[in-house]
Amino acid sequence: MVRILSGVGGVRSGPGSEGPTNAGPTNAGPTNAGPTNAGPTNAGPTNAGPPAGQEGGPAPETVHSHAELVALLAEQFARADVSLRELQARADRAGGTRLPRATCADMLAGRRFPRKAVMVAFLRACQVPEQRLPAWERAWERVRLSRMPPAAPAAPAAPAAPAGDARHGGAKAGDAGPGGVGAGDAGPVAVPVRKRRRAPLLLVAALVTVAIASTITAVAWTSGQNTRTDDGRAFGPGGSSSFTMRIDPNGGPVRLIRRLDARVSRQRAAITLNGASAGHWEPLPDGFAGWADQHLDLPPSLTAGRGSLTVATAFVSSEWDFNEFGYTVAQQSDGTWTTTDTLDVGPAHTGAEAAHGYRVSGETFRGTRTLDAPPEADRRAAPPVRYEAEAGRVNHARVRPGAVGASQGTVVAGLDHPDSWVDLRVYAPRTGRFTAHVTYAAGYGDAQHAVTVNGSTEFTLDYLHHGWDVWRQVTASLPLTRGWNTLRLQYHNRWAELDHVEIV
Ligand SMILES: [Ca+2]
Ligand SMILES: [Ca+2]
Repeated sequence: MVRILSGVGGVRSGPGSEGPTNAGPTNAGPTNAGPTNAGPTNAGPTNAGPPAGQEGGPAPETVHSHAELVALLAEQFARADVSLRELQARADRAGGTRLPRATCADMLAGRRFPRKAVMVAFLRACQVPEQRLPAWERAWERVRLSRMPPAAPAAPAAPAAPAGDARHGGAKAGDAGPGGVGAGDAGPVAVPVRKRRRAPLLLVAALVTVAIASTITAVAWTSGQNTRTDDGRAFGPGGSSSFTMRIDPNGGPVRLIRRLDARVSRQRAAITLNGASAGHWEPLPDGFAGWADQHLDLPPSLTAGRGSLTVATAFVSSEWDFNEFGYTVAQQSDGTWTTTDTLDVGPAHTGAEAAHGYRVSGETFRGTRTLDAPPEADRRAAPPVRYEAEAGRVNHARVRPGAVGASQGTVVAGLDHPDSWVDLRVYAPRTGRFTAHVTYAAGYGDAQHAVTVNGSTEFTLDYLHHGWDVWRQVTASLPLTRGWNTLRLQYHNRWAELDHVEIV
C-alpha cells in the first residue's frame, strides 16, 4: 500500500493570510527536526564515576572477547555521563568519523561489532585521553581476530555475520547502519552472544543474499512469513543521491514511490527533477515500523512531455539518516496505473544502479535489512493524485512554506486580488465529470474562489471559515476532457489559502 502524508489537521494560531493586507511571508520554515534536536532525550546512565582514563578507569588490556569489549565500552559510556546525542554532536564537531546515535546504541548493546574508527570516535567523544587509545585499539584487534573464521575446521569460533544481516546482530566491519526503533535509547545492557545459533542463521542469510543478487528487477523481495528482505543505502547530512527513470512523455500524472526503512523516523529530503524543485519527501507519521512505501505525486509541469526524469534527493533532516531501498515510477494513463521504471537500490544491485545512473554521496549505510512487510499494494485502490497548489502556476499571490499541517508544509497564500489565481494542470482518464477535493484554509470569514476549467468559468467555490492553518476540504464537480486540463482557482470573495487538490 502506498502511504500518503496527511494533508489535513494541525491547528495552530500561527501565520497565515490575515486578509488583503497580508504582507510579508511570516515564514516559520519547515518543521525540520534536525538530527541535533530530535528524538527523546537520552539521559544515559547517570553513573558519575571519575573521568575516563583516570585511576580505576576501564582497562582495555583485559579484553579478549566481544562481550568484554562491549562491557568496557558501556562502562566508559557510563563514566562519560552524557547522552548519545551529545556524543554524536561532539563527534560532528570533531569532524572525523561520524558517530550516529543508532550506531553507538548498537555498539553498546552488543548488537554490532563496531568499526575500529567508530569505536575510537566514541572514545574520543567520551573524552578518553589520547594516550589510552592505543590500548583500546589493541583490544579491538584482539576481539576482531577472535571473531575471524577459524583456520582449522575443529575450532568452533563464530565468524562475523555477512553484510548487513541486522537480525542476527551480525556485524560486518564497516556496516554502520541505523539501528532498530529506539536504538538511540538503548542503554549499555547485557551482551547477547549467540554463537550457537549463528551457523544456521548464516546459511539463511547467505541464501537470501544469493536470491537478491540473482534478481534483476526491483521486485527483489525475498520474503519470510511476514518479513521482507531488501538491500539499500542511506545518506546523512550533506548527502544526496540521484538517478534517472523512464516515463511516458504522452502519459498522465507521474508518481514516485520510495521503499524505506521506516524505523528511522523524521526522514526529510528535498527533491529536484531535472534540476527543478519538485517538493520533499516528508517525514512519515509516527508509528511506522518496518518497511514503508512512500509516494509523491510529481508536479505535472516537470513531467509532462518528458521521456525521462533525473531525480535528485538531498538530505534535509532525520533522526539519523535518509534511506532508500528501491524506487518505482508509476504513471497514470487512461485510468490505469503503469509502472514505467524501477530501480532497485542497494549493494546487491549495482548493475541496476548503474543502468539508472544512480549516484550517492555522504553515504552512511549500505547493506541489507529484513523487516516487517508493508501492507500489500493495491493498484486498483491507488490513492488519488494530489496536485499541490504551490506546484501550480501562481499569479499575483505567493507560495508560503512553513504552513503547519499542510501537505508538503507549503501552500499558496495572498490570493487577495482580482487577478490572484492558481492554475493547476489536472489529468482526466476520460471525458466526463470528476470530483475535485480542494484543501484550503480560510481565517477571515467565509471565502469564495471562482473556478475555471480550460478557460471556461464554471462556478464559485465556497470556503467556510475555520481559521488559518486549519486545512479543510471542499468538494466540487468538474467537467474535464480526457487528458490534461487546466483548473484555475481565482480570488472571488474574501480570502483563502490553497494547499492541494485531488481529483477522483
Ligand atoms: Ca533494494
Ligand atoms: Ca501543499
